Amino acid sequence: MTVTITAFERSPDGGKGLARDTRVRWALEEVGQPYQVRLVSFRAMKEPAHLALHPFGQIPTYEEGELALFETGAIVFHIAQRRGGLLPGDANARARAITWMFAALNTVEPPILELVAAKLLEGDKPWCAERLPLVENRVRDRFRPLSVRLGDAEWLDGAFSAGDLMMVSVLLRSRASGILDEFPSLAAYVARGEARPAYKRAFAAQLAVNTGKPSTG
Ligand SMILES: N[C@@H](CCC(=O)N[C@@H](CS)C(=O)NCC(=O)O)C(=O)O
Repeated sequence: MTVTITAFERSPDGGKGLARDTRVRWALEEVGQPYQVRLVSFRAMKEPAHLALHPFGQIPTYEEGELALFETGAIVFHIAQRRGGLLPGDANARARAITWMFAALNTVEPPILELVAAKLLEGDKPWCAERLPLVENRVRDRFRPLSVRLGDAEWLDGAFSAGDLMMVSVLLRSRASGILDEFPSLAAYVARGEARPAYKRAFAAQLAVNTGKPSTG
């Protein structure tokens, strides 16, 4: 059955791979599922046809036959459940991998998003300089225990899983802040994720959209 996802017609990051279609593309590449992409403009995202797929008028969405999904957590989980390669067979290991997906989205991503918003949307406010260090420290408060838990391991819990895919995707959003590099083990963990052939293909595909050059990945 054909899988179709949506992505920005033109991503605000210009192809740095930070738009959330990249994590869905990555999951699809990891499991070897071919997919199509429907590009949407900011205006189209707020129109009824797209709102029927995504109530908040965002990307990405996922369509497969009669099934339509939104929210990258739900989409990646669906892909991982349907096809092998992203979740372990052992029931407990599977539950732990899913736990890491939730941890990435519910515990680690929120302070990173707050930091991005503080810089991009509130950078010109008179109180920004005072607030920014507080927001940055909230990111560090998540990275510190995460790096302790990761230790010297390659991935968070045994073999690479959807939990790592989501955590690496989330951590990538913090790289521009410089905070990721304060935690060398996390920076190396992210680099291992980026080195995966499936990630490279996903990155190249979204870059091709944003640069107009065909993907060679
Ligand atoms: N929690 C959602 C967030 C989706 C989201 O914020 N998408 C962004 C692109 S990365 C978007 O569509 N932004 C445009 C907007 O909100 O109008 C998910 O993980 O799918």
